[in-house]
Amino acid sequence: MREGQPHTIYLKDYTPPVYQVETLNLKFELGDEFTVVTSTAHYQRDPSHLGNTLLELDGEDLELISVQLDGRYLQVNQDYRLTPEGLQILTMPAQGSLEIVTRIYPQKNTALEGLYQSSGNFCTQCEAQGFRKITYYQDRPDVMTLFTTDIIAERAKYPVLLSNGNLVAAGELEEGKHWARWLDPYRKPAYLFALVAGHLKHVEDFYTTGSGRKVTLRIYTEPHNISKCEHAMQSLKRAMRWDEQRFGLEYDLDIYMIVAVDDFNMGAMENKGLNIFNSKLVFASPETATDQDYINIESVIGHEYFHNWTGNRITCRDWFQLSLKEGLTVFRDQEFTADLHSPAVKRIEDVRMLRTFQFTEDASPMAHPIRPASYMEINNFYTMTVYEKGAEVVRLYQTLLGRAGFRQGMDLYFARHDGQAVTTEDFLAAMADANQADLKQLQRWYDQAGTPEVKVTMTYDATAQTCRLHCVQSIPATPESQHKQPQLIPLQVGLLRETGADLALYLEDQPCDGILQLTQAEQSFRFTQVPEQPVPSLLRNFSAPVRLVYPYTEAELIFLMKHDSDAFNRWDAGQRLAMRAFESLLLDLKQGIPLGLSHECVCAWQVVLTDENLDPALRAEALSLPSETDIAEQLRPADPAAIHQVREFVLTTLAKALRLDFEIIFYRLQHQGVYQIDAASMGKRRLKNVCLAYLGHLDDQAVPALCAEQYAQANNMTDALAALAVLVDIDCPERVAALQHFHDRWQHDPLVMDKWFALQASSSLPNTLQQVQQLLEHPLFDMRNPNKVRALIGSFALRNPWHFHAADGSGYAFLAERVLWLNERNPQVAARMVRPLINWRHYESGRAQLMRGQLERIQAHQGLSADVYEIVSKSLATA
Ligand code: B3K
Ligand code: ZN
Repeated sequence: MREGQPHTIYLKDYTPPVYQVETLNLKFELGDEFTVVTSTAHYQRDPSHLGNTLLELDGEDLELISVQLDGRYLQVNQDYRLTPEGLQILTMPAQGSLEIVTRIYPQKNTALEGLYQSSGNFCTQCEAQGFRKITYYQDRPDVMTLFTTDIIAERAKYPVLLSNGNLVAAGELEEGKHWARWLDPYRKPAYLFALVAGHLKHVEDFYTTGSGRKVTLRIYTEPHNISKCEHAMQSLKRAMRWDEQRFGLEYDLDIYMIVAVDDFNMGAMENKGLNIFNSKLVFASPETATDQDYINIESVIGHEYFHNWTGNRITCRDWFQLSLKEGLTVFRDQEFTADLHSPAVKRIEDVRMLRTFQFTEDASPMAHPIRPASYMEINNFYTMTVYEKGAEVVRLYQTLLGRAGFRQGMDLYFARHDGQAVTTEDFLAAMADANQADLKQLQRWYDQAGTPEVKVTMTYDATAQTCRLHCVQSIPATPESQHKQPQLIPLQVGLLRETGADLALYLEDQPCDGILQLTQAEQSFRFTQVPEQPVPSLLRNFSAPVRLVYPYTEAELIFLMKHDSDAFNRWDAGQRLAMRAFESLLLDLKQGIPLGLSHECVCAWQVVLTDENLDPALRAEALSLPSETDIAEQLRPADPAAIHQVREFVLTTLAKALRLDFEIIFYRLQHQGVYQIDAASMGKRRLKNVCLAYLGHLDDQAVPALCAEQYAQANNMTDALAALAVLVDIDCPERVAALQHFHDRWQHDPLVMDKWFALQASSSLPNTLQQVQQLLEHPLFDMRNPNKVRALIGSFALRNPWHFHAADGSGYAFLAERVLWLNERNPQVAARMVRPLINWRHYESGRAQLMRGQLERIQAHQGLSADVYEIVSKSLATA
């Protein structure tokens, strides 16, 4: 934890480093109590900084033992100075070798940043600024060097010693110790450094690259999990092949290693040649992992692998450029999943997530552009905005330039910048230059926060046979700026005839591919040769991350649900229809009017549900209505109790009206034989379990029995968990029995137990908060393990809005308490957990005041970390 008030760092203050590092040799002597780190770096002053002799090194929580310059011991306050931020060498020559010895305490590191222990093994997490907790160094991504790492440890406890690159030497030492030397032939910034030491086993496979090089692939785990790595290994090979085929990118080292650890602040980390993964994103078996887990593993394995080019070979100049590597790499992993499975399903899922969480963030006091202009704590900027909106912005290039043009841009980007630390402007320039396109206006997507709103109206002229789309774009004010410039928005459209078929499009008599480029605040597009009044299909495939507003009638939405040739918009029409229904029901509820759902609405969902020509996964998506969080986000000020009530009303009404259809489909899809994880099988399971969830809304004795049966007979975790998820919302003996059975069966497996904690935290039964509080005391719960915190506390705060927003404020008080506990030990996780409170202004006044009260309580806490302080203070700042 830092001393004093955290300060703000600005992009505009960026200056290049005065010294570069030619080589860095690290030696780790790993011990039971502490670790001694000796770092020897050869520095070279940039010739343009002639007279500047100050070398500033970052360091945090380090015990300094000695500093030598070219073999001479330096004296404190004479040759060097210690500051709150690190260490300054006062008169550094133009070149020189600096040896620094420090002592660190990994066993006491509860922040899980720098070098720490998980299950008794050593591992590291250096991004963004964890390397400074290992040794004094220029911990910034624009300082890239060649790393050599020596690791010394007791052989019995730590038989496996790993770091980046290739193993070049190893040997035995006295007192049962051994050593290993790793050399990474690629220059890299410190955030990509990794070290692992422990009692680990590995599975091994090989991959031959397109150019014929054989690469060794290894996944390391604790011995008891070794059987669960096959899916991760196959995913890695698929990712390697895909990147060659789609982007012409090959792997560049002889070995690729992945290590699974249980205690990890996020999903995974792309350290060069030595990825470290949260075990949740490695281990899979049909009995323990859901379909979604399988897909997530494949996508994150892909994501970290793709970073080898987009992030590692070409890295960020500074942390403001984070989206340069993250947005681009998320885009790449999205395309990977889409190519391997169903593009439409993938698109729907990504957009659903973006709208639920990123749009909310973009409307929050923490709203920031994908390239922020300032931050206090960089770890707070690994956000949905930088990642997911960043990926949408990368997608804009592909939509505008086409796949081939996008590929040319990527090729030029690699040709120009391989081995460099660059900016988002460099990426934009490569895309523009490779296509001789003027993309300057895209820059605004990087600099302006807030979700653009695009309002469209249509006028049809029957005599002239023309159809005019009038588009008005506006971007809401956000903390960094009140007044926004129009952005370049590709708006993909179609016009549907009465038959449901697409009209051929002519813009002012020129054939048009359907992509309108919005560049101004207000703009009209006139389609000609339009023989009948069409229904517009707007923002097809979600061609830009905007809120699209169009005055659709209920009948038009139902028409689009049935006919739109764009699978995304067929789905979206259903979501809009549901949102419309929620809006009017909320109004009725307020006015005491009895609730009712139109017959047309019910039929529209029946048509989708029973459409045998439609992919089951898409039917399942269509039947998954906007969540309570989505409704709260769109219909402000939000009253979570009312939202819960009307959403439950709609689900129950559909369940009753379509009961027979749900049952028929459920039984027809129930028995699929051997468990398979291909897209078709997953889609069928998904639809079946959506049907079961609807049936769960019937007040019928038969339902718990049906769930209990599915739970008991399931040969896979997807079905078992889906049944249990329905049961946790019903107060019945089957619930108690199934939860107990699940506990007894899986208590040895922490990842599976996370599901058990998460399910109970998201229950709608009245005593859920009490349950959650009791589960904190459960012997298998551990507040120091981020997965457990996310499972129990995260699920309660994010997936259970009805209880989290209890009118008496009990949910808020509970969360605040947990945040303060975490603040002392793991500020990064604490800062994640506080987020559900920050949009307090979006709620009705009673809840808003209660949420604000808890934020004030946190703010008043002594010893608040910079991480939590930044979020809470920004949230409370006057709007
Ligand atoms: N680059 C890491 C995230 C690091 C987060 C640091 N707080 C994982 C990824 O995006 O691939
Ligand atoms: Zn990433």
